[in-house]
Amino acid sequence: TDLGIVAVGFSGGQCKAGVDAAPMALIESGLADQLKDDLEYNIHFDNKVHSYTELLPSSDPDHRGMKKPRAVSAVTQALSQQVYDHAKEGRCVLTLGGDHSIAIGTISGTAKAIRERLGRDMAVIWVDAHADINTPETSDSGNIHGMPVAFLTGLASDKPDAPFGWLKDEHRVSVKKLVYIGLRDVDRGEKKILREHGIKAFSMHDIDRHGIGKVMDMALGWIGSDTPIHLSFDIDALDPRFAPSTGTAVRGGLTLREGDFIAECVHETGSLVALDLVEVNPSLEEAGAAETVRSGVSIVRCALGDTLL
Ligand code: DIR
Ligand code: MN
Ligand code: MN
Ligand code: MN
Repeated sequence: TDLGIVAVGFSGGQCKAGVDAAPMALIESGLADQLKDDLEYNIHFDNKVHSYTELLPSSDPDHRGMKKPRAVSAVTQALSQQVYDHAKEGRCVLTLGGDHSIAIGTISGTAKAIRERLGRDMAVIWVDAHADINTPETSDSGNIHGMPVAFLTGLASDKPDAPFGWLKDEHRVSVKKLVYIGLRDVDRGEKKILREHGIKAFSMHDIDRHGIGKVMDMALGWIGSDTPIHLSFDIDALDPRFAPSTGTAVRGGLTLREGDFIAECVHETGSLVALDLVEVNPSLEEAGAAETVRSGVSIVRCALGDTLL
């Protein structure tokens, strides 16, 4: 199978430096080599970490309360094209972030390619402690990594000449084809959005109640078989015991096995078209950085077909 890899060293969707170093840390731990040698992927990777410095504006004042809107817009627009170029060739696309704002680029790129190639709308499984569905108006922080889902579903949009005006219908996914797993730190305005749009969400409470096996049956049942799936995995979905080095760690999260199980179940569908791994920040909780990277590698391996037996 063909696998495109895009390494994105971008941290402008939030305020903490260091998340841009994650792709290098993941690659240096042998991830790409393992995917080639153990899982026998035919890898398409330019062997560089993109930081898009040439695209970053010299001046980037707040827009509708968003911080660094032009930087995030420029990077995600370029990334969207890179992911699209892989996906339109029929490759599964692995993107290593970077903060979660980069999903504006990855998901828009796959959504467009899958529409053109298969004439299908894809589904998104968003595994995260957070819903990342603030609009610029509901966000308290102004950090765009808390907003990607709002822009990708069209709940938020910009005028054509404004930073995110490049996002068109062809890039978007329906709120009906979005499923969350692992939520436990959702802002008040986000809860209202989830409720009003009937968005399918499995919180840590649901996982405690039903177990991760039943939750995955329900999540994949909601999406339906034979629907292309983009899995966007924020490492902070895992409990800080397994992933301490991340920008907004929240206690009470998934065990590593639960995270791996989610990834394994998505792989088993045979419908995975793209995977993001984001928010690993090796410069935070440095004593746990190697552990966090190892957890990230494990999630990616499971999603791409590694099995226990
Ligand atoms: C918060 C935090 N909901 C915000 N979001 C985070 O800034 O909008 N996302 N940490 O990963
Ligand atoms: Mn996130
Ligand atoms: Mn998160
Ligand atoms: Mn938070």
